[in-house]
Amino acid sequence: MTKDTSQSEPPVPPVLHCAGRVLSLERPVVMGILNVTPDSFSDGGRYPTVDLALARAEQMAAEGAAIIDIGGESTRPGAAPVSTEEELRRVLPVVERAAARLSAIVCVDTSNPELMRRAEASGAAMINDVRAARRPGALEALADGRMALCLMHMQGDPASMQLEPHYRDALQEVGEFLGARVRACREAGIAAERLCIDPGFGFGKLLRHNLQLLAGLARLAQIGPPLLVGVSRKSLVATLLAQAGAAAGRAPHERLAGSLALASIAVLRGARIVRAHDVAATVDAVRIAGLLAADAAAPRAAAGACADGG
Ligand code: 7PM
Repeated sequence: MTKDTSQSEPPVPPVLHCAGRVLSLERPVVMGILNVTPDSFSDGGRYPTVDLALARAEQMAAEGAAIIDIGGESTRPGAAPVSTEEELRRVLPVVERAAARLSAIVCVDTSNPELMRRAEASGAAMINDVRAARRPGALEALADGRMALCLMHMQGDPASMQLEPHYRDALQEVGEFLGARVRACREAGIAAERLCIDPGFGFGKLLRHNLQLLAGLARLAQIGPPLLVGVSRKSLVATLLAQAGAAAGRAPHERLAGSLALASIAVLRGARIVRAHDVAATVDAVRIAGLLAADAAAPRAAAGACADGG
């Protein structure tokens, strides 16, 4: 999967080109989640107005989010699709004002080519597409612009993905899919420096598949583009805690500590962008994990950073 040098891309430097800006990923960064859907599982109905959504975006930026991910289409298992008109109406006013006010990268969580084009015109610098630019017209919309793009793996579609996930070898198949989508983007004319990849924890995956992907993250990082990981408040966290003997089931808002543990492990295994609801806490966790990950790669550099003996 990763050693076939005749087909794979040369390693790209840890940066992301976002519509004329260069985001350094030398140290891992946090992407804060801003849902502008009425039905999101953990923020449901909390940001009904543009003003409230903008206030939350500002707060996440102040807490250290390098990227704000704004989504108007729920990708929760079993969610109903939303019309283009409704998705544009939810997302664009927030994107416009966030891009004008914040220095953080404004990212739009969408698979819709029309929203991709309109988002860039409104100031967005990145697209997060859980369908990895597979909708007709998506590659063209992205190739016509300069935004960064996150390519995520999902088996099936949100309506049915958790019904019967099946893999021969999850790590192999996710790696092959992401490599193929990177090639499709490159062939469409999207520069390698604009891409990042994401195994899509929980998207058509059972616990054992999620664990295989977490264990093999370093191999996915070798595909080339920087690795983005989203585990924040996911059921994976609650399932692992239950397996590890936690007495009570954890509701989404009770999954922070578990989410930070998984985010830290992901960074130690090469993740460069961590998508999270709880920005301040996640920034601290990935700072430490990032320092130790750099330490593992170049021991002397990180030792210098600890010269005060702490
Ligand atoms: C219900 C279930 C609601 C799951 C929301 C979710 C990712 C993502 C999401 C991810 C990237 C959530 C997910 N997860 N985009 N969008 N990677 N790139 O927990 O893991 O936020 S939606």
